[in-house]
Amino acid sequence: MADTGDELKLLGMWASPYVVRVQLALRLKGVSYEYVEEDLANKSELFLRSNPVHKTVPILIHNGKPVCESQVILQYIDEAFAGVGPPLLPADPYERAVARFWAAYVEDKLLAPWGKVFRVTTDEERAEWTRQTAAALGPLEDGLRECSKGKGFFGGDCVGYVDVLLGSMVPWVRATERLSGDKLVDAGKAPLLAAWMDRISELDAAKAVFQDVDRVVEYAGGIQTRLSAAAASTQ
Ligand SMILES: N[C@@H](CCC(=O)N[C@@H](CS)C(=O)NCC(=O)O)C(=O)O
Repeated sequence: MADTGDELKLLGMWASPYVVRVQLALRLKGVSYEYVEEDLANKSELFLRSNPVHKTVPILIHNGKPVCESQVILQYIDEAFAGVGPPLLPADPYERAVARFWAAYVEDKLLAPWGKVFRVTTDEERAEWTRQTAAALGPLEDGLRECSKGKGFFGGDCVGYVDVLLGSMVPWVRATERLSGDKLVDAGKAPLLAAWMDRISELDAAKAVFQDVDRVVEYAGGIQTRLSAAAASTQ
């Protein structure tokens, strides 16, 4: 990891895929940073001062200046450390636009319904949001085919912006599959995405920052159990 001479601190929470995005980007760039684990139930003074608007992690503090929102942070890292490690976004304006298009798709069409899987209280609701999440994978499979041009990643030969955004979800995909007993990313229906998930998991940077799937299963299962119990007690 390159010591850039800058003071770089990342406030995070271990289970957050948004935090893993930033960790993955910094690892891929080879930029060293200090990681600080936050307790979301008892946010530190530095946390609240640094992100008073959203009060969420990740927060990257670069030489004392906070940068918030994971996508903003990724783009900041790409620009602030442009000379360090490989770029995340392509140089060509059209290819950048395409990468940003799929980034927005991942956020709006995939992560929005998937987030609901962990916020609803009944098996029926969970199945419905899981179905909507799975339905968003078809166009994404086509997007991977278009962006990768026959290479391994959305970024082509290299791991790019969309790879980082989506890659950070892989431990949660595996955990969701284990909890539900169903394949979310089915190699029969989305062969490119299924192979891409294995490929990105094999990167040294991913191995260094991806959460342990057993730990995510325990954490996510706990959320679902608590929500279901709370709903049952109010009936
Ligand atoms: N849009 C934000 C989402 C970040 C987010 O939702 N972070 C969650 C953890 S996964 C959080 O900090 N929640 C605050 C809380 O639970 O109080 C981003 O991309 O950074």
